[in-house]
Amino acid sequence: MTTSRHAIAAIAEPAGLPPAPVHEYLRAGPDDGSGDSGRPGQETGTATKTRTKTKRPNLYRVLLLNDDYTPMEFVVLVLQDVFNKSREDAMRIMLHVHQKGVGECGIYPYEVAETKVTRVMDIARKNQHPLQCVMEKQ
Ligand code: TYC
Repeated sequence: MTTSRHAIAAIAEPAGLPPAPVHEYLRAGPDDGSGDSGRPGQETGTATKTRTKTKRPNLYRVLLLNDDYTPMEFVVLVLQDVFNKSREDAMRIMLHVHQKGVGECGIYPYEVAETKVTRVMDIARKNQHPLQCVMEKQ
């Protein structure tokens, strides 16, 4: 004897609901008699599906801007102190900013980037230099 799909749907569906797409039944596996139809939102038990979704942190580039007044040596010291750069890397970044107008000091999660920008702006202000530091979403 053969059974049509419509006959199965008429038995299995909760009253008033249209038949579920076939793939929802396939995902649910065989009927275990629990009364759970396997359809999302129609369970009688507790849903315990665990999703392992790894989110990468939102990263921000911290940039130094050039100006005509901040001494080169001051910028190098800031790069060493705030961004933990070697003397050589600090010199390279400072010269890049001096020549191109803007340069990257590092890429960090939001709160780390924010703290570094604040530190640079505080040191610059205390020393009366117009040095500007900004962050932008990567
Ligand atoms: N242009 C500055 C000078 O000639 C040096 C400088 C470099 C300033 C980098 C800011 O982010 C900066 N003294």
